[in-house]
Amino acid sequence: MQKIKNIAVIAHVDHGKTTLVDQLLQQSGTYADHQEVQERAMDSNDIEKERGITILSKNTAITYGDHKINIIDTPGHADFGGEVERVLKMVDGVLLLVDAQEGVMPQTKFVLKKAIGFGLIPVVVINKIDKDGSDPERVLDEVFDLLVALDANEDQLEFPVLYAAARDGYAKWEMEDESKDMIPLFDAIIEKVPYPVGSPENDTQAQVFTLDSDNFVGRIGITRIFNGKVKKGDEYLLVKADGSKTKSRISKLIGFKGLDRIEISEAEAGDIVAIAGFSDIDVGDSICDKSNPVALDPMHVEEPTLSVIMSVNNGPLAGQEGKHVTSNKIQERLEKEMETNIAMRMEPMGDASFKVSGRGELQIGILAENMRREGFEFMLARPEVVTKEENGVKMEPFEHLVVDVPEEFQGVAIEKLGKRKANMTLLTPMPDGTIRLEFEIPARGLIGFRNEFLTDTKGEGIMNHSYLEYRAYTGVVVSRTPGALVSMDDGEAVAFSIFNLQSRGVMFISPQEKVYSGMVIGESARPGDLDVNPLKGKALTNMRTSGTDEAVKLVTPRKITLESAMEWIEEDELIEITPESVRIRKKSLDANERKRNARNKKNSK
Ligand SMILES: Nc1nc2c(ncn2[C@@H]2O[C@H](COP(=O)(O)OP(=O)(O)OP(=O)(O)O)[C@@H](O)[C@H]2O)c(=O)[nH]1
Ligand SMILES: [Mg+2]
Repeated sequence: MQKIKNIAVIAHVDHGKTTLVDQLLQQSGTYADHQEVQERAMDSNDIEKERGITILSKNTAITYGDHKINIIDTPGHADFGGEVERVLKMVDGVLLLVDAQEGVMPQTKFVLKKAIGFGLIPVVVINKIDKDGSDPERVLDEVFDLLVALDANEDQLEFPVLYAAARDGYAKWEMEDESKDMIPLFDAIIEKVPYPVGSPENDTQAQVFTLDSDNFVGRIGITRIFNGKVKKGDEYLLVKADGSKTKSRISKLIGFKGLDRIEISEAEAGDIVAIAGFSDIDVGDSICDKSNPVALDPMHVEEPTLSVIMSVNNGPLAGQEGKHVTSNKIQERLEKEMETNIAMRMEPMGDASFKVSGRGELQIGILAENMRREGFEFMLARPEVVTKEENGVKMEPFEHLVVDVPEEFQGVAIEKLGKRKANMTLLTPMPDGTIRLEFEIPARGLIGFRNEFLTDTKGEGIMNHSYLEYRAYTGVVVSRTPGALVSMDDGEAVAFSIFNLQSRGVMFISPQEKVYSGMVIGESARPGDLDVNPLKGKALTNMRTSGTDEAVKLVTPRKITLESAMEWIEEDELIEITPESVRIRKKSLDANERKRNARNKKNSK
């Protein structure tokens, strides 16, 4: 029987997980000499590469001595916490990375809490010790305190610790040791991570934790085998969470080796393999012996906390840029997404709109971004938190928030967060002179906060948050104060009028951009919306000559991105998303109707 170790690499966002996996791949000699190794090789999809973040967890396998090590790289961003949760069930150990300067951050807590809950003993890797301002000793104390706070047992409190610079390719047991290679970390994995339990002699039991697809064989389930064997060509029962069973033959069995996938004929308890042949295979399903099917516990993933209404684009520019624009197409696409993405939900709302729920704005934003790249066109409304009722009490999600600010901005950060119903739990002066403030805040209070925070701290503040728990609803939370500059006409924006409007606020559009009545073309400097005309104006030729462009000095417009728009918009606004554009508009395009609505709202208060 092969000696196997199964580990997941977990951490807060950007603490160096994918970079560490690069080095483990490289230094285990898994690559052939001629193979060119890309930086952050596991971040293989387009959006991951562009943004430098991991979105989907992915697995690889390396050989170290006589061991096979299956490694799952997980995403660190809080919105993808659901991915991490289900991966942890598949492994026997975790590498917990913590940035030697930043220390324990919100998502460090979230993932470690889950790992402790599964009874795993973390191998703690204090990473980026090369950084100026790194303070491994302090960070180690923080990790220890966190484990105590999480009620870790004695074995878990005796976690092994290594110091590393993943980017530079070394890990070591003591800070004083020579910085050489990853061998100490390989050894730690072999020594400290337990072998898989379960036996190849038992009846087969395996569970799917990720889905993949292949044009030739269809749906593929990436699966951890807990007991028995799986053989290509043999029949097994697929047992779903609801207990339903279907019998099928494994048409293809795929093993992992570095970044390659290889066809294999058999695999046994302890290993992680990809299985094809079950057309309706899903995350959480069990693959069992056909005569003695004993399903594994279905997977628990925490419920979505944020939802947004997605609807068919019905604006005046609808259908001009997108390929898929109908509600049928959108529904089909969303249904496909929900099959693989178990942390998300979708509910048709009638009238060509759908409620899409997930863990946060980024998760929903990435889905929307993928859709627009595939040629979809649609609208999104303002994200709303998912509330629920417990014993007759309305509950809402709370987040754990950490902000790091230069001392002079401490006051404004505390004041603004206070208005958003945040409760400060900790204030720590950091060695680099900044202040770390920790809060518990209703998730609602965070919607649209990032923008304001960056402005208030002149771009120097850093904020991080992750899901905490549901608590009693806290009442009204303030949102955006500045109003919108709203176009009152259809056509192409004129430089001269944009020039004149600049004093009213921050523009979102450039000359010649298509606009329509009811479209938001800028942020007003004052509260309250303002209807303006971006089409009016002298023709450019009337301006001073010799480089007309210079004569009309236009400030660069603020670029509207999908995510910045999700943060910015109010209840009565929508984001229009097409493969080419992201526009913000009023829900009601008619100025008179908007006035009426505003009046009614005021009266009803
Ligand atoms: N100085 C320094 N930088 C590092 C080190 N390891 C990684 N980085 C950098 O940290 C950044 C984030 O690295 P990633 O490996 O993408 O981090 P990650 O934890 O996988 O991030 P997510 O998957 O998005 O959560 C990159 O710019 C790396 O080059 C290190 O040891 N020292
Ligand atoms: Mg990563």
